[in-house]
Amino acid sequence: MNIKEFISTKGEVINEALDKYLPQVRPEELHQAMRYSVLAGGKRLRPILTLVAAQLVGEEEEKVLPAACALELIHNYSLIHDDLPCMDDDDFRRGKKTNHKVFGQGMAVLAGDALLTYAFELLAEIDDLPAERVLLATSKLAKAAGKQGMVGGQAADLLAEGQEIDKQELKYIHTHKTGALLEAAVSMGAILGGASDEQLFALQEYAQGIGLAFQIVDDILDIEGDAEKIGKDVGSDLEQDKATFPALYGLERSKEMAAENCQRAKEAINIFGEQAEVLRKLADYIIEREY
Ligand code: GRG
Repeated sequence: MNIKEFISTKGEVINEALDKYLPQVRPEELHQAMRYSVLAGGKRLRPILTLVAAQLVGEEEEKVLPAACALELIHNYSLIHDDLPCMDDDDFRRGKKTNHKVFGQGMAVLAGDALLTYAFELLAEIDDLPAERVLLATSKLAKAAGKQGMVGGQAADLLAEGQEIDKQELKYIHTHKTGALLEAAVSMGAILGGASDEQLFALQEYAQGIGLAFQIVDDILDIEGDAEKIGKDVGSDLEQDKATFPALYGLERSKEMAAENCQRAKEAINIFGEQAEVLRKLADYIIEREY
C-alpha cells in the first residue's frame, strides 16, 4: 500500500464530508470565511488518524466521520487564529492568503469561534454509537483543545517569545500546542470504536510519539523546507525568535530525535501486529514529509 495514495483517498472522503457539513447558508460572509479555510487543502492527518484508529479496533469508518471532521474543524480554527496579527501575523497558509487577509480580522476571529463550537455540535449529534463512548470522546477533545491542551500550549508559546526557555519548557509547549490534538485524533477514534484499555494505551503511546516527531519536523521544515511546497513563508521561527527544537538541540540532533520518536511510536503498537501497518506507514510519512 502506497501511503501517499492512502492519504489522498482518505483525504477525499474527509473533504466531501466537510463540504457537506459546511453549507453556504446565512450569514453568508461567516460561512464563506469558514469554508475558505477549511476547504483550502491540508493533509487531513488528524481526521485520517481518527478513521484509521477506529477501524483498527473494529469500528466502521463511516460512524466516526463526524468526529474526524470535528477534529479538522478545530485544527482549522487554531490555524486561523494563529495567523492573526496578534499571534503569528502570517499572510499565507496552504498556499492561499490567510483568512484575515481576505475577510478581515473580525470575521476571521468569528470564523474560528464558529468552527470550534460547530465541532462540538457535530460530536454531540452522533447517535449511532453508544452514548458513553461519545461522551468520553467529547471530553477528550475538549481537554485536548483547551486550557491544558492546545490553547495552553499556545499560551506558553506566546509567553516564551523572546525569552530563553529550557528543554523541559520546549517539550511542554509542543506536546500541548501540537501533540494534544494529534493524540486526541487517535484516542477519539479508539474510544468511539470501543477499544480495550490495552489498545487505547498503546494507541496513546503511538500518538505521543508521532506528535513530538510531527512538531520537530515542522520546526526543521521552517529552516530547510521549500516555501512553495509548504504553502507559507519559511524562516519565521528564527525571525520571531521562537523556541524550536533546532534552536535548542541543533539541526542534526533534531533530526535524530524525530526519528527516535517515530520509532517509539511504531513500537508502541506492536500488539496490533500486521493490522497496524497503516499507522506505521503514517508515522514514517510524518518524518519524511516535505510540507
Ligand atoms: C490559536 C488556540 C490557538 C492555537 C494555535 C496549531 C497551532 C496552535 C498553531 C499553528 C502553528 C503551527 C505551524 C504549529 C505547528 C504544527 C502545526 C499545527 C502545523 C500545521 O498542521 P498541518 O501540517 O497542516 O497538519 P495542514 O495544512 O496539513 O492541515
